[in-house]
Amino acid sequence: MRLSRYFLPVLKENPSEAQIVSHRLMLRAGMIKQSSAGIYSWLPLGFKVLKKIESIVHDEQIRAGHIPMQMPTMQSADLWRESGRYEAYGQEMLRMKDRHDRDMLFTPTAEELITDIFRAHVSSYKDLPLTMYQIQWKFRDEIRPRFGVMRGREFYMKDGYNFDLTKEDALHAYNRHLVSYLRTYERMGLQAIPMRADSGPIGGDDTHEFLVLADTGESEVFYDSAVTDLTFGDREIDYDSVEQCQGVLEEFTSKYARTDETHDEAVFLQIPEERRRVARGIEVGQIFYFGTKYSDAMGATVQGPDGKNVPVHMGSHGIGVSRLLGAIIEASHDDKGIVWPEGVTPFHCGIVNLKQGDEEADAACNQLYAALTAAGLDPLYDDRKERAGGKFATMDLIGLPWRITVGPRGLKNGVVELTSRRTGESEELSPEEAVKKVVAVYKKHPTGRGF
Ligand code: 5CA
Repeated sequence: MRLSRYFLPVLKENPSEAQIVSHRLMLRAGMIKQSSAGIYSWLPLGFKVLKKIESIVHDEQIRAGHIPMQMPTMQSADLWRESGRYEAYGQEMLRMKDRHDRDMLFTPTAEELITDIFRAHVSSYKDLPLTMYQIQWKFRDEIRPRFGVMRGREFYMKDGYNFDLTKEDALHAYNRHLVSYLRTYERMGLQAIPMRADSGPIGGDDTHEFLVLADTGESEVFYDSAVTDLTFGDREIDYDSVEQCQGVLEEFTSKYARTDETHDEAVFLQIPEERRRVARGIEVGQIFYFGTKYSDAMGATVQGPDGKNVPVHMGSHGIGVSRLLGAIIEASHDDKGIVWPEGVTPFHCGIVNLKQGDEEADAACNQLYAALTAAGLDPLYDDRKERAGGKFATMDLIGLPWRITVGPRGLKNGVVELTSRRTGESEELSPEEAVKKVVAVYKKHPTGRGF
């Protein structure tokens, strides 16, 4: 993309309505624009990152054997009356009537709808296990929408639902989700710690939230610092293996890590003092096992091996896809702007032309652009007739991990400058070497060109 032809409405001033850094930077970098409280338009740069995050989520869900699908945002109230949640959900649910005076609602989650699909089409244990998921807009009429996309009213969420014959099988699905979530967040450059949590309006006994540590997080968390040493890394895992998934769950949840809702001070005090941490975190996902809560209420049964009909065991599992943009920025920025991890960056590499209009500089930039594009990457070429300082400030603000700077002086010696946004370090390289290096970096983060 050439910046002169893109839509990137960056703001020079700090917007006064933004209280936390991620919200401020998303507005300043022209990623989002509020349309009403807690509801945003996703401008091109924000949309690009949203789609990158979404594609990592899809990739890891499909790898875990989960099946993508899509359900509507508008749902009939009748299903929710069956489960008893139409009344129970309270004012967070946005309710409306259609022209026939029927009660409708904008989906805050989709346990009822997926259970209805299941009961219409599945009647035998032979069709289990089954896990389906969607990535879809949700609406919750939050009492205090704030911090930009972090706590929106309309937000983008991955929600997945497992159906199993036994509790044991459903717990394997739970563990499988935990593993897939660890992989998902790490690919986005995040450490998200699974913490024992409270199940709230979703219901159920077993639940973990995934928290990214950040001072601006809305949740107070208590943990043993040993949990932050754990990384999933690039280990291979067989998602069908009960032992392997169980092993990962035990490894990542056996140390103390809880949100304030489940915190137990007496247990916490048994951790050696130097490892005790009280901090704040951003909840970027949650997994639930709730047994037969919905299948009982809605008659979702299957015929078991013995011929008897039994309600299926279920769980649901969510990732806050739009919230993740905020969480990633909270975890990865400096005083100049965003520092995108390679896995989610909107463009792979910036190209800054120090002397637009100079024949050689223009030609060198065009060549770099063509070479990066031919290698499957998505460069952003700042081809505006602006001074260098302004161009650098924009690149730093929007946070592309790599920048190639091209100017007549360097070109005389056959070099351009390759700069890492994270470290600020630069090196002079031939244009070919610079391209090679950037291409090599992204071999490890194959997210494709995106939108
Ligand atoms: N049905 C279950 C699992 S699919 C569910 O709805 N879980 S949830 O309530 O925990 O939501 C899943 C994730 O969505 C949360 O972990 C959080 O990251 C994100 N989320 C929830 N509410 C909001 C909100 N108002 N704004 C942005 N993200 C949100």
